Amino acid sequence: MAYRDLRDFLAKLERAGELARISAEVDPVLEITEITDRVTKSGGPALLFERPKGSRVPLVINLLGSGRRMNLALEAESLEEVASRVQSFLDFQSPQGILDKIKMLPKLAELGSFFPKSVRTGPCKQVIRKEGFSLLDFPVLKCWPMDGGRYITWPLVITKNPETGKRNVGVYRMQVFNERTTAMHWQTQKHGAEHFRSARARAKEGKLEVAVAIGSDPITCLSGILPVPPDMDEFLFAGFLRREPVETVACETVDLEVPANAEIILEGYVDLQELRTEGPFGDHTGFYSLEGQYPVFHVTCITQRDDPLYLTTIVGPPPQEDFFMGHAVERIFLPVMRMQYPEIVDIAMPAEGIFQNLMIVAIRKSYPGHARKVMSAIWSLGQAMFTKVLIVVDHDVDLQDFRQVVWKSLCAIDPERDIQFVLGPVDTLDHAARMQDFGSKMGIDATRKWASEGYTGRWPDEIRMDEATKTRVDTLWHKLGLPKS
Ligand SMILES: Cc1cc2nc3c(=O)[nH]c(=O)nc-3n(C[C@H](O)[C@H](O)[C@H](O)COP(=O)(O)O)c2cc1C
Ligand SMILES: [Mn+2]
Repeated sequence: MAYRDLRDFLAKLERAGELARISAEVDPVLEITEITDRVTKSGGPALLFERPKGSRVPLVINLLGSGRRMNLALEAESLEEVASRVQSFLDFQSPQGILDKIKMLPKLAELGSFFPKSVRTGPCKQVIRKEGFSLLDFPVLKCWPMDGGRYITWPLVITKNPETGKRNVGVYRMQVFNERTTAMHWQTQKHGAEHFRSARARAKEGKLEVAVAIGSDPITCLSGILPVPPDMDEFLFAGFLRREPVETVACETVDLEVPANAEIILEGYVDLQELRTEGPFGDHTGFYSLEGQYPVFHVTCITQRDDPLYLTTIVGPPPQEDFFMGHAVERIFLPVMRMQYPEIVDIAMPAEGIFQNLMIVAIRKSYPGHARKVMSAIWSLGQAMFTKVLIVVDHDVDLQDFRQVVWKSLCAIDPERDIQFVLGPVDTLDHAARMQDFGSKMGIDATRKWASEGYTGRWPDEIRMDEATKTRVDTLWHKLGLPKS
């Protein structure tokens, strides 16, 4: 059974010893960040701050900040288990014969049952306030000392594509300007920004309706960061992952639907004409992202539970909670990547590479230039297009062992020959790029070089002891007076 909502999951975490309640008064200005940073970096539990200073609303943070809690959220033993469920779905997508087609029917029926389901009402409607509300009632964090203000860091921002009417859900931070307005930090390549541009193209003046959900069951919360293609509803994917549809209710003041089980809903709009300075913000790069011009979100109505919980997260010097989220997404989407590019054996994005800076890909190389073809492929894939440094290695490098990756890939390159630079879109947060959103990327072909690629030497064998010697030494070992090997 999927978790009903955020509090149902918190109860599960508490039973599993994965939740700490903090009854001391703590300030959402900086103090909660410092506490959470220490707890996440030492592998600690999710935190429920019962008395955030200046607010009557309790605050939840570090919800998914460990591998164990991520598995609990996904109700799986491992991320591999979730990935293989995705894999089996993809297998059914391309039936080989009539028998497979018949076998596929129950799977398709199952998929149908994951579509978001409209319901008449839900807990997020317990209190409806169209007047007299204030965002300042919530314990919104000021995360880092030089931040431009307080930021809602885990909002599920819901918009509709003005052309197709299709829903999008994205997590885009929102800097609180005052009681009723925030910034809307959707970066230029993101789907929310695309909806904004498309609305402007139709009518320069006007509004784009926006609804924001804060706090829901863990998979629905996670779905806002999934890199699914444009016009694919993140809530459908959430339904697949939780094996139960996301139930939605209609908003009060805008034509959008939101998760019925949410803690807090903000309804409103962005004005298509209006931009305002947003930032700086201590970001997931470990540096402050600079001020920029972003749309402004005007809140027209708040609906919430009687006793809402405020869910948030922090980003900053890695690793933070977002590493565990991004890592889960990486593992869950690997089968999708491999469906398009079967030569890909594995990928890895170490925490210090902050996702956009470093990706390592292992391939089964089968023709000259294959590594470079894979680079082009990765740079063309959704948000993987941002990858600043991309290392391609042979299938026999264990990507989950970074020492091995560094050792073998550095041995495999003649830098001038094996490194290529390309120009293209880069992450908005890349402060080193020559200009915002545009810059260069580097691909390193660290595969063995073939004669058909112009390599004239003889590629050496890797050193490995023979099995017979290993076995002999195993039987000898106890006589050597050495500790167990
Ligand atoms: C904690 C957290 C904060 C994020 N903040 C932003 C943000 O402010 N702006 C942004 O464009 N993406 C942000 N992201 C990344 C997006 O949520 C992610 O790229 C998502 O796939 C975007 O959805 P979309 O593809 O529907 O646009 C954040 C991710 C996390 C985990
Ligand atoms: Mn999307």
